[in-house]
Amino acid sequence: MSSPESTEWKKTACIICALNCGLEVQTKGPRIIRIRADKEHPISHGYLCEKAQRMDYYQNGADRLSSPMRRRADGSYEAIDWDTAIGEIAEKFAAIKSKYGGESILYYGGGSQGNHLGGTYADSTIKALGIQYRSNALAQEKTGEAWVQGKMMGSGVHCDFEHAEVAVFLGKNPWQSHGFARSRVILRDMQKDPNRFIIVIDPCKTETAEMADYHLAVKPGTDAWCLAAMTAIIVQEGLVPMAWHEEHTTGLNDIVAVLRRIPVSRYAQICGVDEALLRSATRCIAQAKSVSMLEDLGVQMNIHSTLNSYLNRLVWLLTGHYGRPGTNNAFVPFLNLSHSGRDQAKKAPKSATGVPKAGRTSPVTGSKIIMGLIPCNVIPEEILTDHPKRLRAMFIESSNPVHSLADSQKMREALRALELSVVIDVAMTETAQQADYVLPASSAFEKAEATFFNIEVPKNGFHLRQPLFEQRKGTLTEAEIHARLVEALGAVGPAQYGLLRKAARWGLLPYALAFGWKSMRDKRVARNAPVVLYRTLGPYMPKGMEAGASLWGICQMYVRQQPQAAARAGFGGHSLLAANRLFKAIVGSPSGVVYADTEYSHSWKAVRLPGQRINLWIPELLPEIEKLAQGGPAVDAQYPFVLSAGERRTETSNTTFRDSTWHKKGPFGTLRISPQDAAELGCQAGDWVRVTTRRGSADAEVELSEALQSGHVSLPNGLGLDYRRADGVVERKGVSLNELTGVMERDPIAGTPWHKRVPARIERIPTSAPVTA
Ligand SMILES: Nc1nc2c(c(=O)[nH]1)N[C@H]1C(S)=C(S)[C@@H](COP(=O)(O)OP(=O)(O)OC[C@H]3O[C@@H](n4cnc5c(=O)[nH]c(N)nc54)[C@H](O)[C@@H]3O)O[C@H]1N2
Ligand SMILES: Nc1nc2c(c(=O)[nH]1)N[C@H]1C(S)=C(S)[C@@H](COP(=O)(O)OP(=O)(O)OC[C@H]3O[C@@H](n4cnc5c(=O)[nH]c(N)nc54)[C@H](O)[C@@H]3O)O[C@H]1N2
Ligand code: SF4
Ligand SMILES: [Mo]
Repeated sequence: MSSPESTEWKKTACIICALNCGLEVQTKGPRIIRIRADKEHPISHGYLCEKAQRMDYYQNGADRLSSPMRRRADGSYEAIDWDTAIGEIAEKFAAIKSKYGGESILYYGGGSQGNHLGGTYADSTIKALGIQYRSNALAQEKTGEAWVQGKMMGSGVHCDFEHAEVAVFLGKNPWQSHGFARSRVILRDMQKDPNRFIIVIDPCKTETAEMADYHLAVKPGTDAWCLAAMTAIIVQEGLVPMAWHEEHTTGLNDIVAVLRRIPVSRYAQICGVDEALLRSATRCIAQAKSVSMLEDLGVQMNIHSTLNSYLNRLVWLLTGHYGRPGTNNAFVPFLNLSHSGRDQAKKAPKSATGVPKAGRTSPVTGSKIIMGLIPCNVIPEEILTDHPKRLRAMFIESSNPVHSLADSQKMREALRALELSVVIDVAMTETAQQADYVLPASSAFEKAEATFFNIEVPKNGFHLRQPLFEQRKGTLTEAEIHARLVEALGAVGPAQYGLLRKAARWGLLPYALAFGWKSMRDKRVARNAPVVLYRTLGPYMPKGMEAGASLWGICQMYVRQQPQAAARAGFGGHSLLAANRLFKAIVGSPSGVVYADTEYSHSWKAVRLPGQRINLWIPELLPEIEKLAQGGPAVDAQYPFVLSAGERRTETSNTTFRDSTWHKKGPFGTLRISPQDAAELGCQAGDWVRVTTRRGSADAEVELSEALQSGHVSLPNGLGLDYRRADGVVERKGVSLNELTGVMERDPIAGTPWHKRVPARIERIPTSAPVTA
């Protein structure tokens, strides 16, 4: 807890990207004043990047909330007290539920890059309101990949670059965006080693591409041709290890028949990569002892998104790279965030959070539900319609969809068309500014917090962070907010708590027995398990750690689902006792705990398809493969540039830092363009241009970059926020990208947006006045 001046180093974690590196910090009053890496963190092992130093900009942002807010008819907000807020929200949701059913309410979000604990409590609210549909940012990036992964393996995989001979990055720039533990250290190690190779598939000469042995600089949006050519080279040059396939896969003959027909030279030409380079990079993959491959937004937010995820997997699976040190491997999740594999898995994975099973498609557009999520891009269409099954209300937690989803204008319209919208956030965000009610959460440093992005192999860690500060006055933790809501809804209350509270006083074993007994007799206990845990076990947790109570239930589930991985990590024996020990270890370890330790052979046990064989054949994608023969992506003469709307750079942090002054050195929010294109437009570095897309216009400062191909421009993600400074002035720095993007430009299967390939027009302008249309 905070004291006025503290020279003590307190442990916490960075919340800027999914790695959540362990930190040690010193605080002074309400501020974080010094930050260094935590060497004891079981995953980051003392690694940090520069962004962690700016954590105080999150903690002490000027637009943080300190009271519940209610929207007035004129669009302004008034502060109200918590009892009023909870009472009114519960009453209004209950009315919507009884009028249209819980399926008319969408739950969106549940955690951003490093605050996922609150989302576990939302489970109780979701059940109490009978909510059937959920979505979050994963449904605008990872659902295509998850769908493919479900069809091919039924489980999630992660790369093992530390041990890989060859690393392949597809539409991914780990130097900036990270994505695996200690990214820069591992990249440097690989670069230095003459026997290891880095292959980058990216139109830009990124920092990672600069380090690569092979840079396949595809033309923007042509990865499908590049990957199809690589898979064809593997098949046509006889680089398929047949014995491996006989043992491990199905569908080889079907896919080989398709790939045999692919004209490699023509596809190399379409993607703009020299055929000889493409062939030698492909041979490098086929001949290596181990290859790990990581794809990300460059292909996932692009045309052929789902197809690219499939072709990427074919590259490493056709060449037999799976289930060994240095290849991609199945990781052991602590809490399963993904519902992938529902289609083909022998046993459909149970939702660890127990979220009610939604229909397989969204109510209005009939879009596929993948990972239990409706595609982000269809949300406005699910609201702005007179369809009787349309969504009528939204519950938004720890997310900023007005800013982060395609077509901000439409998202604002959709929110205002709802009968009720409620936002839980720490700041008065762009989304909060459209909501009927805004509930202020205590920050990630004022409560127990954790990430469920636990994807490392073979050892996997979980880090329950302790609070650095008291809760800001007027704020509540998500656990407390959800508990108050479900109690106000009458879903649970003292009748469920009494006995369990008594048992908790006696220790975890009596508590576990009482919980089992009580939940068999009273359905409300199991149904509201997270809130019941918070109300009964929470009070016996160390001060400030109450919100960690739901982890007790997650430990119980985890140990039952993964007894071997848990036992190897030291949590073996009777599952109930082992789970209790794991829970105690988690609560008592400020740097985090290794909860899973697996052998690489676990990757095969994790394949949840018949015979634990990987399936190589996805017939649904055949028409897309065949369409490639028609030639490269069309160019619209009116919008001759390809805009990549959302590049990760040193100045980006999603929207965790809302105050742009966090970024101290170098350009901020510039449009990167090749010197040649800039010269043709008559501009120089520092000039301003207007970028116009089919959806809108925005102004940006020009930065000349040799990294970009002619015809390709890029803008950074997460900027252009409307930040209210301490002096009350609302400032917007950088481009609010989704004023420029549309909801219809999306993948035909997963509905993921094509943000990396937005057709655009660029004109030089004399002023720097920002416009949005
Ligand atoms: N600094 C920083 N780090 C972050 C974040 C942040 O905001 N700031 N955000 C985090 C989040 S939420 C995520 S999802 C990850 C995303 O991490 P990345 O996916 O690595 O990030 P991006 O820079 O959006 O896109 C990656 C690459 O795609 C390339 N690209 C553009 N068009 C194409 C194309 O047509 N084909 C190919 N092959 N590549 C193309 C770009 O040149 C870029 O290098 O980063 C995380 N890390
Ligand atoms: N055009 C374009 N759009 C993009 C992208 C792109 O590249 N291009 N990238 C996309 C990607 S990959 C992602 S992941 C999304 C991210 O977009 P979002 O999912 O909207 O997430 P964040 O920007 O991380 O914002 C998280 C919110 O959580 C709030 N918050 C922080 N701490 C707490 C807390 O303790 N409790 C609560 N309740 N709230 C808290 C923050 O104030 C913030 O409003 O953006 C996407 N949007
Ligand atoms: S931004 Fe990511 S890599 Fe950098 S310190 Fe934070 S969590 Fe670690
Ligand atoms: Mo993301």
